Amino acid sequence: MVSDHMQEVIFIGLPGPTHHYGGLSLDNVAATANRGSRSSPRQAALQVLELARLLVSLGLEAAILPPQLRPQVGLLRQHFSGDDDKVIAQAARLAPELLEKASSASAMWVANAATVAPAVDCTDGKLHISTANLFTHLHRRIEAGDTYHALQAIFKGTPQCEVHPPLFSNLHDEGAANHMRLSPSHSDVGLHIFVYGEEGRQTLAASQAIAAQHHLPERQTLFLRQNPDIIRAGVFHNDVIAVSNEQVLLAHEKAYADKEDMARLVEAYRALHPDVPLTTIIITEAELSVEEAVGTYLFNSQIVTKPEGAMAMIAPIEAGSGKAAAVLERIRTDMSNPIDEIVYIDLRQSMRNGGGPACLRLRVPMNVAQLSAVKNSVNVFADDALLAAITKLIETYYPQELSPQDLGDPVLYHQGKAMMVELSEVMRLPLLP
Ligand code: SUG
Repeated sequence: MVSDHMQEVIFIGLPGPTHHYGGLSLDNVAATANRGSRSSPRQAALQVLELARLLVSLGLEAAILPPQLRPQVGLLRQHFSGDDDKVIAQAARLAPELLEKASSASAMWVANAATVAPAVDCTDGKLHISTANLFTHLHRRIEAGDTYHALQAIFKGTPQCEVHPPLFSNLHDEGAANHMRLSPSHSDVGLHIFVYGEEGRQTLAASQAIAAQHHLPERQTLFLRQNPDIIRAGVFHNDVIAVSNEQVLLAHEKAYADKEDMARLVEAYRALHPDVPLTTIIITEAELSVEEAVGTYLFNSQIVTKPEGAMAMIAPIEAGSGKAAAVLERIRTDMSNPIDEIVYIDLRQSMRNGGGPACLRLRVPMNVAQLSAVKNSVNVFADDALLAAITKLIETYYPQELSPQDLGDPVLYHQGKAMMVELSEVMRLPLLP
């Protein structure tokens, strides 16, 4: 059932200049382990630009989502007063943990920015984008307002597109990191898999609210409960244990709570597309344990469709040795799936905070009219000129090294502000307060 041609645009989140290791997510093994160590904001941002470059070199449409200004003085102002410098200085002295939260560059993990449903799937014929509220962690919750404004600005002139505000706070929602869309091709009607875990960061009620506001027909949705045991083992989002692209699903056998869940998924897909089988690649505990999956982030790879039709898997270099590499090599050489290339990428700066290749991307399938509207209204697409301009800003404004104790430095804040002014001009996006 192909309608309009859909082009998937992969938005990549750019880390901001305050990228640091605050150990702010206790459920996130890497972030907790690296707490307090020195980061390199400059390297973090350059590594992410390499990811955008790689996507472009594979023939894909990549775009950039800007960082947010940190520290978020608005959060600190709830407790301190005076001008910005004074507020930050007081927070550094009296509430350093709050300053760390206010300074997180976590908006880079744009898989958590929103959940997306392309027009081809929705009964109202619109592209729906629902901003995530990220409610369970304060340093992430403060992203939602600016993310909503940024998405509104990018899609302002886009025909048949609705950007929704974050859900109410008691509906915990972490966006596309807990969502997968399966379809024979990006242009076909898709099955939306919503993964929730009340013990974790996503409630079923939130997932259902998103599906409803996206006008998804019931037969195109499936709600799966994440296995609570793996949430406790550090799988804080579905995208740490499963990844999909078009008709390919790669998942760990322990991903979901009920043994029947995978069969339910296959059946829901078969009911929607009886003639085009789903390709499932299920990894057993013996092949790669959940602990090894969390340690290597193998499932946090991006699987993408190259223009000629075969798929590539962009994997973190942490998955490039031992059992994880053997699993990936098995997938690559197995002719029963379309993946014929594994590309390893160094995203160590982000990985040390628990963010791999899939955490850093938000997929937005658009039709031709929508794509050209975004191209005409803002400068977000990762062409050579934009990447060169951003590289220059990174080299000018991003510190080479940063430790959590440096966050009170007013120079860091003012450099960040100056960078945001220039970046918003380059990207033709409004400057957010
Ligand atoms: O929410 N890390 C992020 C990582 C997000 C990964 N996203 C996906 N799986 N899609 C998180 O836990 C750590 C920040 C710190 O500790 O300073 C952090 O927020």
